[in-house]
Amino acid sequence: MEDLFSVFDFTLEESTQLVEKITSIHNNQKFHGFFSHVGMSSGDYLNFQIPDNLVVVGDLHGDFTSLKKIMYKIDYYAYLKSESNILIFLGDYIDRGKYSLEVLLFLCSIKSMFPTNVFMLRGNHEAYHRFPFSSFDFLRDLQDKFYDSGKTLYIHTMIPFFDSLSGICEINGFSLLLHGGLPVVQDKEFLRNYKFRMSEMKSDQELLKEILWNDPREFTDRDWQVSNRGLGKYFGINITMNWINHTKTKLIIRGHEPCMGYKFNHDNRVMTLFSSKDPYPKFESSYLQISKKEMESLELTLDIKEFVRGT
Ligand SMILES: [Mn+2]
Repeated sequence: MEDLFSVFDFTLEESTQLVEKITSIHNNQKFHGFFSHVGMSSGDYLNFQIPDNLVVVGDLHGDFTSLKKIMYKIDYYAYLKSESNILIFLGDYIDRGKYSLEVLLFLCSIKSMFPTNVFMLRGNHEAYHRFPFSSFDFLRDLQDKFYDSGKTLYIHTMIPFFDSLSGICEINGFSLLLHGGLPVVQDKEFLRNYKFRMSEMKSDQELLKEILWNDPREFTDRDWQVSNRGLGKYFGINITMNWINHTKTKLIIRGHEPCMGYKFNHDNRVMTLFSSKDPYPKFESSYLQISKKEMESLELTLDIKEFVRGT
């Protein structure tokens, strides 16, 4: 699909068919697993080897303009044609911005064309039916566009699609990627079997909620505290180092908090990426683009700043 704008003309039927197709690709990949040039993966826990190239995009929130700029900058069609190049989105595709549906349809289009190179993680906005919160306009957008059928589309197509999204991705020896933050886990047995346990997160509401809602905060006198968001927790550096040591990764990459494109927490072990601009005029939008050699040779996590690009 060379024309980024064709998603603006999708009919109700075309939108439904495309999203349902991606839901079945996701469910098939989870259930049967899949092989790609970056390894085999299955279940809710995506797990890859370091790919030749990696692009990570943070929260979009219906900002089609920023998405389009990033796609042009990485030359997405040529980039994705190489099977060892991976493109990961960190969730929060909808709400706040004007083009939630179009952002979703574009992501589904590239997933449809490149099913083993494109990965969409789940954000807290893709779980409204589980954890209702105040800002939510996607359903209204669908009803404005498709009238009564908008609600049917939401319930029968969008909710199963949200449920098909994976919660977390590990790139071996490099990074853990997720939308909100690390779950506060004290149980040593859990950490020993973390891949298996994280794969079961759909049946564990508390775990899913923390992954979608948690934020890093700078305190060292305790492991975590209650979040001002009303959902999820603030996790401290002890939690981060626990996960880093268990997974033998270098840093955590997450979205969820508006910032000037990126920010660091916990001695630079947690990087926040934010890619939405239109609904957040005071903040900046950026993305990460890094090669295999750069991922392998990265020593100081702050050096990853060199690979963050503005839109
Ligand atoms: Mn979020």
